[in-house]
This record gives sequence, C-alpha cells and structure tokens, in this order.
Amino acid sequence: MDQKIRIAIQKSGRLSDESLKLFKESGVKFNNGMKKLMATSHNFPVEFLFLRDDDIPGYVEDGVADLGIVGQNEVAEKAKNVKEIEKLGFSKCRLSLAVPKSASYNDVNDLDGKSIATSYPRILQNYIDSKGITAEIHEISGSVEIAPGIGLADAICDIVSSGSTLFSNGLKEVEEIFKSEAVLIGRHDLSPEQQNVLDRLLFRFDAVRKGKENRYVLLNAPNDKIERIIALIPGMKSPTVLPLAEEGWSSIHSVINEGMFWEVIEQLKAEGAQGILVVPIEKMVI
Ligand code: PRT
Ligand code: ZN
Repeated sequence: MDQKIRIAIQKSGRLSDESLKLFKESGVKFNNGMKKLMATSHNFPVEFLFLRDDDIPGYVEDGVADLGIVGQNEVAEKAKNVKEIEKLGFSKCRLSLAVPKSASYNDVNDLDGKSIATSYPRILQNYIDSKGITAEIHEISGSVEIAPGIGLADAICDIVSSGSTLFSNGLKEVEEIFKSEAVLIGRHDLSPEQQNVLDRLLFRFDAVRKGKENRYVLLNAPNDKIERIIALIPGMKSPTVLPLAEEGWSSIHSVINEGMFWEVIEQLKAEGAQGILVVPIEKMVI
C-alpha cells in the first residue's frame, strides 16, 4: 500500500482551474465539491487540501501538506523552507513597479526616497536593496493600483498580466522586478514511498506537457521525396512510412514540435507533401 501524499491547491482563484485540470489530465480522479476542504483520490495515492494561496507555502513547510501548487511570487514572498520542484507553465505574470502616467521616470533611482504600495514587501525590499536605493514600503493587501490616486503612495509594485489594470488606473509600468508562474513546491523530507508517488506524478505531468507541446502529423509523399521529408520530421525514434494503394506514393507519420509547426509545414509542402493532417496528442511518453 502506497503512503499517500497530500497536495495543497488553491481553493478558488487564478490558480484553481489549471491546477485541477493538471490532475484531471494526469488521470488522478477525485470528487471536489465546491465547499470541501479536502478530497481523496480513489485511483491514485493523493489527498487534496483546498486552501488560500497565501497559506500554501507555510503549510508545506510545516508538513501539513507534502506538496503544493502556488505562484512563484508567493513562494518568494513567504520565503518558507520549501523546495521548488517544477514549473507548471500556467498563471504566468510579472511583478512590476508602476508610477502615474504623468510622472517623469528615467530609471529606478527616481524612486529613491519615495513611497511604494505593495502586497509583496519582501520581494520589493530585496529589489530596492539590490539597486542601492531606499523607499518607504506601504504594505496593503488588495487594490494596490488605487494607492497613487488616493495619495497613499508615489508608486506601486503589483502583479501585472495584461497591463489593463494599470492602464485603467492611470499608471504606467516602469520596471519588471520578478517573473512568476505556477510551481509545484514540496517539503524537504518526503519518505521514500512519498518520493515514489511524487515521481509517478511528475512522470504523468511530463507526459501531459509533452503531448501539448507536440502534434502528430500524417502526410502523403511521392516515394522519391521520402528521404528529404523524413529529414524535416524525424519524430520520436523515426517516422512511420507506409505504402499507399497508389503506386509511387507513401504515407508518412511522425511527431512535430508545436513551436516549429508552421515552419515545418511550409517546408513539407515545398518538398511535395500532400494531404497533410495534424492531430493533437493527448499524452506522450518517450
Ligand atoms: O483567495 P486567495 O488568497 O487564494 O487568492 P488571491 O486573490 O491572493 O490570488 P489570485 O487568485 O488573484 O492569484 C493567484 C496567483 O495567480 C497569483 O499569486 C499570481 O501568481 C497569479 N496571477 C497571474 C495573478 C495574475 N495573473 C493577475 N493578473 N495574480 C493576480 N493578478 C491581478 C493583479 O493583482 C492585478 O490586480 O490581476 C490584476 C492585473 O491583471 P492585468 O491583466 O490587468 O494586468
Ligand atoms: Zn492570496
């Protein structure tokens, strides 16, 4: 019997849907009623705790949870003794300094001696220390973007994603100080059984991610072009080549990276490939 691992995920907020989706796509099944605090998977040795994101690093450090999913901004701000195990590629954002649009700004020295409102005092303090300036930090927990408008601070340091919150509050982004995405964090002393469950989980996450990053491609090619086409789409081990009913033609199946997709398709066409089909991959294990 495997020893269960307990994973803390955000109860409701910007990380919740993607966190749940990751486990769903990894085949980890559980019921999560809206108001529940905990859920147990019935087909994988994990339990889930649904918490506020701010509390997740602390609960992982204390061992209440073994793993957690949270933004790197929270991990850095809370500075708890936890391990960043793997970046998860969602909830990407940045922590930036912003000033009123009308303010003149050349570089960060312009903030020397000024007041800055933020929910991330630790990250901000580290940043201003690294720049050799001083600033008065006002810690506020929400609606940071209104601080300059009500005269509470000269500047703000807040999470930015599209930039529309800054824009609609008459602010301009002047320095990006931290980049963040969701990460899987863990406590340091997992038992060997728990480490084994974690390894199995990471293996599944990896298969899901590779599936998303790649496409299955099928195409028809004249036999005298097979070699050149194969060179364009080498695939995992090597492409599959099957003869078509029509003499002199073959069907080639392979896998291509999503990032190179259009470039490769154009080259395939130029080499005489026809009937190109591109199909999503659900999971990929190399
Ligand atoms: O209730 P709980 O404490 O669990 O949630 P929360 O309200 O503290 O956090 P939540 O759900 O808002 O965000 C969770 C995590 O998502 C953050 O810690 C970041 O890692 C990440 N994330 C990604 C964001 C954003 N994008 C984001 N846009 N967190 C906050 N915002 C806010 C930002 O504070 C600002 O008010 O959105 C506004 C800016 O967005 P744009 O698109 O207008 O630039
Ligand atoms: Zn929070």
